[in-house]
Amino acid sequence: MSNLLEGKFALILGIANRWSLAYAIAQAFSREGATLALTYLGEHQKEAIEDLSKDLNVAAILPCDVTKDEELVALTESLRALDQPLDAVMHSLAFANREDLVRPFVETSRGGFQLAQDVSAYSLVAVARATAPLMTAGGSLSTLTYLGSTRVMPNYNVMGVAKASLEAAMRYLASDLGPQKIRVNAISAGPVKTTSARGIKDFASILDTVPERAPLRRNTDPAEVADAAVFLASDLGRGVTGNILFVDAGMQVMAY
Ligand code: IMJ
Repeated sequence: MSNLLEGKFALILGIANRWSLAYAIAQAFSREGATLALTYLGEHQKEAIEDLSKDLNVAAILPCDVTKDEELVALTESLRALDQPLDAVMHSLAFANREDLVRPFVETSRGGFQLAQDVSAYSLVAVARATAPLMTAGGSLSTLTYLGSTRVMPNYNVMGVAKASLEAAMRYLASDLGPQKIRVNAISAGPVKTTSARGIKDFASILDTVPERAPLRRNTDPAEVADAAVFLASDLGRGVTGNILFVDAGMQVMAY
């Protein structure tokens, strides 16, 4: 594999630290020859991203809180100022209140539900609207999802509902943006030990059971998720839109 993204300009949202799937994706995009723009949330993440970007081919590091419309407008303007058409966007972010990932789903508050939907699902629509005008030669918008969108996973709760919404939004965006040659897809990754999984009750036991049951008899490697993202962003994925690509060692097919 090399140079699958040569000459392409890609925006990646959602790197928090070196364990982020978005960071594995940034590394793979860089390896394949892409130039990157990265976004961060808050000053704390800014330093972390600056550090991580040293080994990557990064043209811009930009602030972006996806819950703020004005920050998305500013993102569009900052990218426009770089004066190169955008080819790929990777949406790799989600958030729910921790309390909504530990107590029964039935206890979910209106505010907690809305927050999870806003950050984890509506943000794909907002990012699509902010970046589609920059993908003047067509492009690819990808997001990350999880099996908890269609099956009940212990504790995933409000995030499962947000991922269901995200996946549906992905399909509607694929329909809307297809005429502009912009493809929209999701990668459904198997469980990976990232900061988003840290402290989740029973996460360790989930990571222990996947290798016993998944067809490939192992867990998902972030680099495998990243290579699937490369495929979708590259011309190899040119016929694929509105799809969910499972990168989960096959776990999704199992009913036991
Ligand atoms: C998260 C919670 C419960 C079960 C889970 C997960 N499983 C997996 C995850 C089985 C794989 C990780 N995942 C796929 C997510 O989408 C996580 C989202 C998330 C995680 C946190 C933790 C810290 C916090 N808010 C969060 N919001 C979203 O405060």
